[in-house]
Amino acid sequence: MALYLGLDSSTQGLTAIVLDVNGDRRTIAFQSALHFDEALPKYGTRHGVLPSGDPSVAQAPPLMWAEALDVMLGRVAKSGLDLSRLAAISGSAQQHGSVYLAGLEVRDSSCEVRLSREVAPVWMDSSTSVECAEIAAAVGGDEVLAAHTGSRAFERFTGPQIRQFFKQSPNHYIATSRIHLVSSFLASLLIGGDAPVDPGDGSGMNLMDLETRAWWPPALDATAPGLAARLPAIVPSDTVIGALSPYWQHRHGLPACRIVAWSGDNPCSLIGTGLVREGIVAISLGTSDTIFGLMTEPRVSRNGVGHVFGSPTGEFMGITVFRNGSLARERIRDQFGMSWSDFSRALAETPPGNQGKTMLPWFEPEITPRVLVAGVQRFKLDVDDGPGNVRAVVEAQMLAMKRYSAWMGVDIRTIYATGGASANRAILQVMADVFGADVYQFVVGNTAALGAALRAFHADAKTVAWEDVVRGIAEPVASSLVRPIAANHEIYAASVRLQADLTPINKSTTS
Ligand code: ADP
Ligand code: XUL
Repeated sequence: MALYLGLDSSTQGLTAIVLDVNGDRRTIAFQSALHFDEALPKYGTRHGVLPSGDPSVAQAPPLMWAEALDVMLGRVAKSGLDLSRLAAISGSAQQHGSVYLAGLEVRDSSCEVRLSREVAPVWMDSSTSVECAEIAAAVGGDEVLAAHTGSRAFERFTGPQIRQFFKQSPNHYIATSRIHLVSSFLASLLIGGDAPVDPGDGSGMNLMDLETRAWWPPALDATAPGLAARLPAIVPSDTVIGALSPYWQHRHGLPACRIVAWSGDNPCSLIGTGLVREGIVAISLGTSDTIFGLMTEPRVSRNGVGHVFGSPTGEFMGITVFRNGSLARERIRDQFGMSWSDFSRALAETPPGNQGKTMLPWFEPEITPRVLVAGVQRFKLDVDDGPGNVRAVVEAQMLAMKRYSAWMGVDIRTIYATGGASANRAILQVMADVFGADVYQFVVGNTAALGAALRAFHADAKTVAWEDVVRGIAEPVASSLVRPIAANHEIYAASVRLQADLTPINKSTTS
């Protein structure tokens, strides 16, 4: 009988899930979420990101994440649970973002974070194309970089971001003693020391060799001088990296439980959706839309659209990421003054295929396909046509997800849907129809936080097989099945080709 705390520091907020493990039974004993913009308004973020005059720049204040952690641990402490049973804590965090430390001092009664850079670039940043090209050229091209690190150079990945910081602020770079990912930064606060990264999050940096799970020297050399000394160690995902520091024990009356290495939100969601075997994929409709699945071998994306990351199981995962996810759907919803119910109704009332009315929904620069300059394009679609725009944005997103996930080589028959928008069954019907696949929902909406809690359990118990860790909790709801409609699937098979024809028209698309 033990409790495990999973924390998820995502783009827009922080979620906590306490998992109660009693023999074969796993239940959620406590759950809480806070939204950065609302809970911590003094940091001035919007959707968790600082306003910026340059649409290619996306940054967040690391101290906001630290303060959110404090608030959330306070809530857990007051949850009424018997926290003497709290065996371990692990976490999940938005991937790629980097925190630049000049020092971290955690004593029994104080916690001092000294930043050498006030802000952290986050995954929505697309300002490093020059650095991507420089790094790729230095290692022998994007194919070589992808073969070693799992991905070609991507603007939001940590390596290109570090290089840009080194070029723009060399003195601040020199003053940086440690560059953390969001995950290892928050883990460092918990242990009161210098936390390592795990391969799941380390593989989102363009710096880690996927095979050896060690930093890849040619990538380090191509990125910034003296980088090896500034990066955390890489340890297996199931490593116990320390104990909860006395600072948190005193502050909130929490026990000296184990702290397990944190990981990225997508690797954690892989576990939280129970994908511990190859063959099924999950689609997360969070701030970003992502499609991912476990891979036993690192089959790197040949066309450079996707990534191979480390899986918390010690294997690999394939993933393709779309920036214009929930916030793009919200833009259309808000433009027409709709609620989510109105949005669902608009989907129900419009025909699949949208009578040929289509959209390329690049409200912000897009990751997949690579679109550096934002710009929404409408074809045969009136800008004032509310229901038509609702269907167009969702169809465009699902068609893009189908088209740009083909590289994973999975015959997709079943999809596990997760993330905030997976509550919306009208959106899931379009997903089912586009993929021609069965779609299932989960009881727990935040599968990243659940995955973190399950990872804490797995690392603490050590001998429990992954199938047994996730059984009975990281499973879809059988009755939630959304079946594909064959006639609609046929319409979309033609639309995938149509979208492929439309995409190159966009002049700002660079690949
Ligand atoms: P993240 O973990 O990336 O911060 P979440 O997975 O919590 O994000 O998803 C948040 C998003 O879910 C919101 O931005 C919102 O657009 C979307 N969302 C919530 N409810 C619905 C709904 N009923 N229909 C569509 N989208 C929804
Ligand atoms: C993954 C990615 C996003 C972030 C934020 O590569 O950029 O999914 O992890 O959720």
